[in-house]
Amino acid sequence: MRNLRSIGIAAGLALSVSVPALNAFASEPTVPPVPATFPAEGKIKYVARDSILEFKALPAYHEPDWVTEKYVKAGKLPPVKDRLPKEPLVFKTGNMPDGIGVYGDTMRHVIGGRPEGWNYGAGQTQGWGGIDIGLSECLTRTAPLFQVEAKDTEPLPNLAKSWDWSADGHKLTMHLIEGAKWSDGVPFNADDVMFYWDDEVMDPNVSPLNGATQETFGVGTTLKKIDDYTVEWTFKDAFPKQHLYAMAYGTFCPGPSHILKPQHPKYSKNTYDQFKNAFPPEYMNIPVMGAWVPVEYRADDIIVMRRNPYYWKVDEKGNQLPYLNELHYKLSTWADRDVQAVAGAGDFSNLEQPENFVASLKRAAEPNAPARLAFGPRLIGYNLRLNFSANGWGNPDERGQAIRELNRNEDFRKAVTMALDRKALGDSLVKGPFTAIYPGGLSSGTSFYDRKSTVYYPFDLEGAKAELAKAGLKDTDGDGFVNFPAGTAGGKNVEIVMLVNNDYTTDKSLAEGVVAQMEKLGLRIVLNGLNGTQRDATQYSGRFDWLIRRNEQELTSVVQNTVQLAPVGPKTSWDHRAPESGEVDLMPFEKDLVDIVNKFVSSADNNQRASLMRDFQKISTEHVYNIGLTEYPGALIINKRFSNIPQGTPIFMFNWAEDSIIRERVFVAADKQAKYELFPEELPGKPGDKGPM
Ligand code: BQZ
Ligand code: CA
Repeated sequence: MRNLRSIGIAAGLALSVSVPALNAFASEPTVPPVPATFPAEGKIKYVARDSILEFKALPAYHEPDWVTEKYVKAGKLPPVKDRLPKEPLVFKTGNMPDGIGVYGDTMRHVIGGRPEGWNYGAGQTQGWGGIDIGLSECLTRTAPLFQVEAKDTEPLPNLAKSWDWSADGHKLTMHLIEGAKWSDGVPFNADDVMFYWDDEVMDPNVSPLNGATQETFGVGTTLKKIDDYTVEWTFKDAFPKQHLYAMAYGTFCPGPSHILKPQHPKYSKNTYDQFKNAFPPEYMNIPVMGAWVPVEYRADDIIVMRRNPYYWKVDEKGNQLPYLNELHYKLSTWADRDVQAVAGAGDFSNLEQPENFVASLKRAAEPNAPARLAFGPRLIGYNLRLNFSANGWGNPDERGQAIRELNRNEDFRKAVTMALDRKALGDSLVKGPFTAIYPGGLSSGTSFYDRKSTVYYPFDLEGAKAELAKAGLKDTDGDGFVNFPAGTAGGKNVEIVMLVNNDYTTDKSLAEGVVAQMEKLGLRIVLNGLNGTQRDATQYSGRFDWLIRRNEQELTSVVQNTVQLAPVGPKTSWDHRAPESGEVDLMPFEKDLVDIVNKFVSSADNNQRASLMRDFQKISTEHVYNIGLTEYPGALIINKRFSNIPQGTPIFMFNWAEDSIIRERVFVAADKQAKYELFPEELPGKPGDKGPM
């Protein structure tokens, strides 16, 4: 804050020159400066897509000895070969950096979120930080694709082991893995897929976590069960291959319908709220398809997971995965995750808050440092997003409605973007080559980025003031803040409430920077800081004027969460959705963006897709669709005792590193194993039991 204030004073002095003279130098739009290079150690080793995994039967299967001794021989579990599908998912040794692993040990995560409950399909978060990623297996998988060249990338098979397109491209027949079981031994099949689709995605009263809606898979798309292991998609467009990405983590991860359905209002007397809250954090042993099952929850302390004895993946020697017996999720803060990882008290972190870069780099550089730290591409970015709905989303009052009308005014948006000193914002997080000027739009780290198609309105406070005046705002009472025109919101000072995620130091730092810089422009910003869960709920219900949000996959990979690039449906955009009854009131340039995204989704031609994204970038940055603040690289911090961590894994691209490192095949060599297990030689109990078996 101090250095921002000093900049403020300097700018104040400059203001003594008469304003009209300065207007003559109002800047012209240009392209963003070439970002500085930074010490990115991690070089990705690219591989062919089909070198990662396959589905096949193996001659013999194995499990940890203690599972055989304590559970199979005691008649508590069937033999491992009867717990596996006919053709399990087999990870190929050639793609495993350190080859076949051994059983044992734990991965100790630290997370900044808190679990609301286990009902992911009804929109409950488990606290993020890899916990839902580990629990939820989805039809396809994309995170490991960071190691596959963009041209021959297609989602990996997962619960859907293969798929065929009809000749006309409007039907997709998906074949599910056969004989896989939930962690409580109940078969997984098409009924689980159909419950998620019919009673969670398509039910307007249910909003699955990570925002899957009917539009996610294309407007008018239908899905039906053919038999226990076959489902059939029908699309309006021909060959919309893009939707295979939306069938990966976040948006198509079916839950255990045998446990969920009885609680759903369609099949019980429950309200939708009772359904959503039917599995509170205290409910242990929720059946999962993931590699580990929650067996212990201590509020504000820790969640412990134990290996799933029915996990349906193996290595090429037939060893049932995962190798690691236990996962911890210590319930702390995101900043503490970095500290614990570099100190060796935790095992994993996505270093994504620049405030921790210097201290983390220093600790990781020490000779006896317990953790490796490697930067990846510049894929962490922040945008200031404005609520564009002027037809009732979030039920604004008169002041709020007036702000939304301003947000829809391009002169106003240009004033805001030109008043941002992005260099100062980046430096306020961390000095050095890491942060880059980011005008908004696609991340510079994605393969679809084209700098020449990116319109950047450079920092120009005087030019910004001129734009603000063009938007009809003047400081009519001389207190330094512009007022609404007389007759609007009482002609009072424009006061904008900005929604911020309090769980991150970086979000708060950027928010304070924006408040200080908007003050110089003459705009009064008031912060509404909430924790991640409350921030998400407030945002998705449209109750905000402005919002600072870290970028998600649509801007860092483009092919993941693609529908979030523009308001293609009533509930797909981060900051522009339809009111309860009605349409999204798209502005003309937004209509262009929607058309481009729809064309992109149904195009299989890589050149056309690249060209469409150049058009998207040009239109969205020229019209200031979202207002970039800064972007920088993230670094993966992993304790050195772990093997099978792919070199150069980015902390975020198609998904977070918790998914990309493929934790189920990560192991600790026997001579490096630590005694961190809290429930050694124990297995998950029955659904709802108080703890392990
Ligand atoms: C990574 C991630 C794994 C969500 C969340 C959190 C939520 C958002 C976002 C990140 C956390 C970590 O991000 O910051 O490094 O471990 O969990 O899911 O920010 O508030 O809603 O989109 O992924
Ligand atoms: Ca005023």
